[in-house]
Amino acid sequence: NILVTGALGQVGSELVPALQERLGMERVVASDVRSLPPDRPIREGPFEVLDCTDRSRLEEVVEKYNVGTLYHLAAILSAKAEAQPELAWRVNMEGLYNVLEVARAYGCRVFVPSSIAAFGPSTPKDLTPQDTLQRPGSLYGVTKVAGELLCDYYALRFGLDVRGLRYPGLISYTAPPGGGTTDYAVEIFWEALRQGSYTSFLGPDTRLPMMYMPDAIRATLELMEADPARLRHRNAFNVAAFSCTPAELAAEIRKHLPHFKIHYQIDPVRQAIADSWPHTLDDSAAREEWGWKPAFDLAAMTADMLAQLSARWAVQGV
Ligand code: VAH
Repeated sequence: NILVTGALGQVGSELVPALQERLGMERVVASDVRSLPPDRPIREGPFEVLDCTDRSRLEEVVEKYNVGTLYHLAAILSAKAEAQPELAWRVNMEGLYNVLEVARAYGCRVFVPSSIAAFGPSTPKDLTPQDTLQRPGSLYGVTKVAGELLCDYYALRFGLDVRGLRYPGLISYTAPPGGGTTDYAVEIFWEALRQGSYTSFLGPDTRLPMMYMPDAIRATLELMEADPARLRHRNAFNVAAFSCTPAELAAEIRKHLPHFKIHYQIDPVRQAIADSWPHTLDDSAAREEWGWKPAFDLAAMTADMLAQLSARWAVQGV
């Protein structure tokens, strides 16, 4: 069976239904440190309240459901980690250590996401290579690099089948953003439809690698289903879809909502984090080793996001 930690987060809210669709409702156990609010999309299937920093509780869930594969999504994201470093270290590092130790003890396979945040100001920003300098300036980035190294150590030292992706900024409409620096690219769609304007906390020319959530979910599943003999890398693969700036994203939205206006009120903390991240990624390793290929570019993502959000609101009448 499959256990997903951080299942109520931005990725988990879509990964759980995708796994349930593939493997059946009862084989996917969703878990989160928060209890399941009544209106969340994980309406059926097993759910457990689980704080990954509590190893005995993690072991209990892995045993109870005979877990064979663990998708470890529980983490404190970049902006929130700067505000709560102690919590971020505990969740992102002790939580990961517990997951790897329990996976080792119970013979589980593991997926652990990394991020473009694993790169820093001294990393080449254009077509950032798969193997390059990783000196991130954010605490979240430090935990992502440490996590990548810890996962590769477990693969090398103990033969643990642990794999990861360096997610770009992820854009989705199912769950609200969770404290990330790229969250402007999610909020902008909700505000564009609700009030026809959005005030961006990143400046107009901040170029970042982005990916539509359906591509990120497919990349995650395809990586976990890939033939391990072909993998020369494990933690973690660069995966790219498109890069854009807030100004370019606003212009794309205006193709659908001509009166949409974007304003800028820069948040120095998140601007400094974003400025330290790549502009574009070289994902040739993912393409060569497990056949990665994105499906959504900026135009396709924008059209689908607006269509999906409008449809949801038409139903819910927000
Ligand atoms: C964040 N969305 O902003 C996350 C991600 C690419 C950044 O790790 O923190």
